[in-house]
Amino acid sequence: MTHEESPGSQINGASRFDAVIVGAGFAGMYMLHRLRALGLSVRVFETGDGVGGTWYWNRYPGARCDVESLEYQYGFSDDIQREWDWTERYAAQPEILRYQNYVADKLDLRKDIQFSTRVTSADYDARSGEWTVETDRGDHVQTRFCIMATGCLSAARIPDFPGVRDFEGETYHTGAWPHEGVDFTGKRVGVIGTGSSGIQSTPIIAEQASHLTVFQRTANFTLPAGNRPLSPEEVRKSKETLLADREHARQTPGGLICFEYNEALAEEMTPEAREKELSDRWTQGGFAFLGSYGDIMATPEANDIAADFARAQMRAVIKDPAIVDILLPDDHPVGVKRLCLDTHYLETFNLPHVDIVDVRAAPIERISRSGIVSGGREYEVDAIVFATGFDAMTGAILGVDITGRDGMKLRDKWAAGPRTYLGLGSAGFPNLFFITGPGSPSVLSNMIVSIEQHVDWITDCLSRLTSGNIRSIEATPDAEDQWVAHVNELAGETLYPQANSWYMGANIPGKPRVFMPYTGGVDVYGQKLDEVAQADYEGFRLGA
Ligand code: N01
Repeated sequence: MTHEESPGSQINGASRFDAVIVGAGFAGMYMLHRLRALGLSVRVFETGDGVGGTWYWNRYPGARCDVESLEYQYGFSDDIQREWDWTERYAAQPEILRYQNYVADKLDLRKDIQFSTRVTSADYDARSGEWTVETDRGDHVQTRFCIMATGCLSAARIPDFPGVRDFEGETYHTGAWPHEGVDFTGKRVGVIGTGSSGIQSTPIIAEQASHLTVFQRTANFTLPAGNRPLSPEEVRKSKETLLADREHARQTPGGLICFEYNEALAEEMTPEAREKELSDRWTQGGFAFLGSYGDIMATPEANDIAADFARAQMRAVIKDPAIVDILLPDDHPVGVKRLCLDTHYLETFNLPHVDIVDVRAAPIERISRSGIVSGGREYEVDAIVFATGFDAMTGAILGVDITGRDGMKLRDKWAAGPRTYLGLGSAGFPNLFFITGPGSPSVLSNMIVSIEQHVDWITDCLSRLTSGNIRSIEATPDAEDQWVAHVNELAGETLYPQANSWYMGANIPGKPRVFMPYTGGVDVYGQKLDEVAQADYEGFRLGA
């Protein structure tokens, strides 16, 4: 079997399940596997026509993970990791999607997944203690537990530029890329956005396009990923240690072991020692750079040193001084927007047919029938690529109309920002779980480690509830208030809130400005999860 994408299988037409899972990415797939093993009846609803989540949708040219493949894989099964051989240090999207399809085949997951189906609403009925879940295909199912495995970066967003519908050429969003691929050969292309997706796709699109114009609002810190093939020896060795490595990863702040954090503060190091640390880690590639010393994300002066170093490296690659001025970030600390890992991104701007437009200085006014208008000038293009990001962390959850106790809408409750206890549940919404929800480490960590941490916790919880004849679990308002305050306080001790990032909801006009992930680290967070479970779910109310 090749583990290419397989279509969804026929599933039975039952209308009641012990658990409904929304989404069949890494989180939904593992959650299904664990709950089935508990003996629960489970239905997964998935909008796409295959498994994969993020890796199903983000098929843009150059899409590649920014966590090393030997760490960005499931750690729960010795069999799976022994059978699967990764080929590159940072796996490209097709390889990750093949892996997910292999896992779905191996665990026979598809028989419980209903594909091409979007969940539209979930309503809680206090009398029956059940949720009613409805879909855009007319499903109407009852369930005791409802688990949102909807992903943190899955609600793709195109800004509401005037005239966007009038454009007569082709338009694409990186997060909803056509499955058959796109051939830009000989075309004039405009890419809007210079986050990870724009930075990864730009060099590849430039190889095909006759002319490429990149529209940048915020210059981003980017460093060479240092991608390379993995040797058979590396792959073999990793299999011997993966399960122990995963255990080790859970004891780190980022859920990663490919680098260690240097705990010394910047001021405790000599300038030479700092320079060496930064330089070695820049060369190593990946997020190691942000572990160069202990206060890089906490102290402006410490961060400035790293930011200056990064700018010097970036400057050295770009030939045209006018382009240097545009491409070098100078309005936010390094790392507070997601650091980008690239392959020849900056070099692309040395090519004669590639331009950059600074839309901070000259904002995009509108999309015309034939191009993009910025600063009073029309840039004619045949195709526009929107690399404009996502309504992150809350967009996909709130995309479902969720109604809890006493008719309370989650959208209303979260109008001023998401409110959760541990990122797992929200008061007033019994038996509703979020996997890697806002208020958990999620996007600041290796997502697979955080997904497994949540899935394991939820599985254990549901096992104890069902065996103890406990009907419901629900965060208490007090525990939630304290957790939200704690998450905010921790974020306030870092430099993260200083940037207009999607972590802050700042990329969506009108979205509340709240730093959404938990900055305390996977290790500390994991201890808290264990303590809560051991204390009979302290901070949750259990209902008979
Ligand atoms: O989205 P983004 P992304 N006018 O939000 C610009 C993960 N990921 O899809 O910065 C003009 O980062 C916006 O400008 P600004 C990763 O966690 C991982 O690239 O808001 N420009 C920005 O430049 C990543 O962080 C991988 O000023 C507008 C861009 O669009 C996350 O997904 C690969 C605009 C959006 O950048 C999101 O990345 C890809 C407007 N009105 C993604 N609105 C890897 O694993 C937005 N922009 C490597």
